[in-house]
Amino acid sequence: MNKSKIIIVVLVLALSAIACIESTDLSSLQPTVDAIAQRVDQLDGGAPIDAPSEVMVGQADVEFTLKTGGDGHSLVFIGVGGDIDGVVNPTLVVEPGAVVQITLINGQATEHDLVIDEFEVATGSLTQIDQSSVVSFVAGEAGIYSYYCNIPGHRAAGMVGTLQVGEAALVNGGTSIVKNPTDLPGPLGDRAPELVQVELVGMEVEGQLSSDATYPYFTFNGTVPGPFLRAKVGDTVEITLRNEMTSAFTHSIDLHAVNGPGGGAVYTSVAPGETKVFTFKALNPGIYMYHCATPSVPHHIASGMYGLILIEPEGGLRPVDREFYVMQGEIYTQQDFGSGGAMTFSADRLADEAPEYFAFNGAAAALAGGGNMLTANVGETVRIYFGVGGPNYTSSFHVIGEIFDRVYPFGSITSENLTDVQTISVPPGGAAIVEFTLDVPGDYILVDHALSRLERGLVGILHVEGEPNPDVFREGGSE
Ligand SMILES: [Cu+2]
Repeated sequence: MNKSKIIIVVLVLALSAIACIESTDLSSLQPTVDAIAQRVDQLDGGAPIDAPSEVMVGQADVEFTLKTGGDGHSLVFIGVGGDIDGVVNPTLVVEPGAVVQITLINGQATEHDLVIDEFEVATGSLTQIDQSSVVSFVAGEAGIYSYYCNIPGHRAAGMVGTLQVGEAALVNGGTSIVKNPTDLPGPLGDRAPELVQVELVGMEVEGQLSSDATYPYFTFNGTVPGPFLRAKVGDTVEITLRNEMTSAFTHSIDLHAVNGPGGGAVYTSVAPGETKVFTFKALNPGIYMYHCATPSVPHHIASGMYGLILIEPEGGLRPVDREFYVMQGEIYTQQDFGSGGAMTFSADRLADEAPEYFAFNGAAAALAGGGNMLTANVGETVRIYFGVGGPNYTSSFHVIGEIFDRVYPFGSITSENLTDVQTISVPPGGAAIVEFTLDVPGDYILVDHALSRLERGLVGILHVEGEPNPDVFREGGSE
């Protein structure tokens, strides 16, 4: 991502946040990745990429220079000049039918090359430092393609980027994996203990990470987080875990609500196509995380395999008007935040705990627009079940413009509540419940108050409708 893009992303989010706090004009609030992407597209779309004064190979419509680099820990291509200057594994955007010229410069005294299979592009191998090679080709059909280094092991080490041909190809490339925050079962009521049967399915899907990027997600039942599970203390819970035949990985489940080794993972390791069942008795009320526990566990969690299970206490929780289900996670992509195209998972960035994206409910700005905003009315009491899938970052969960009237810290329902809290700390593998009554209409922004993460996709909106309440909040002086 170049500097101008970073500035735009920061500005859009910052201005939106300020607009929310200071203005009642809700239409001005659009801190969605769509809006950001649009601005970025406006910037990039018409901007000519350094036209060559002399075309060396054919008559190129567009020209890119890439230099090989890396530090032994990882290997990459780095953009040279134009919009991609300094960008690691930049996404190369061209029009269908364009004559594209790529110059590859070897930045290392190690053997490298660059190939694009679909267009039969191959630079030939470069073995010496500063050696270069120029290739040109006609970009064919619109779509998403990969350029990569064909020397064994180098693609896996990080030498891969996206060639995007055409505009439309990216937008609907993946399916939505976002869990709607209102999609959770209602209170169980006052009933005797029962057998609760749950069916979960391990599904690997190329999902929409932002408006112009996809990511290879691992999910329970196709969404991030997975289904909100609800049982009552004393219930017997039977978990059936099936792994889709089309999966590439084995999966399993560890529920923190379980008393028993692995939280169920020891009985549920399912290879593609397999199904396994285990049963546990819900002994402790609380709000608990569940997650896949198949190695590399942080890879499976970071890719989306987590959710919450509520074990209601005797008599249930106190009634509220609305309940929401929100979980925070990190996503570790090989490509920088804001790159378009098909993102790939980075084991190096995961090991370094250096995510490119942070997300509520699976995708960048997923709860900040579209059909997935939280909505409520003035006078209503809302409850948010908030969990952190992580796998690594503790959340300082805060709702801008609201105070939590009641908090169940660490997911403990049986302890005394905390009252009148601004921000709660929720560790990875943990959860909490917050409740508050809405006094004033407007938009309230859900954030992790470690606010750098806001600029990496971690933002949601609670939209509240109703009559103004000048007694509590108004513009101007006291009289
Ligand atoms: Cu898994």
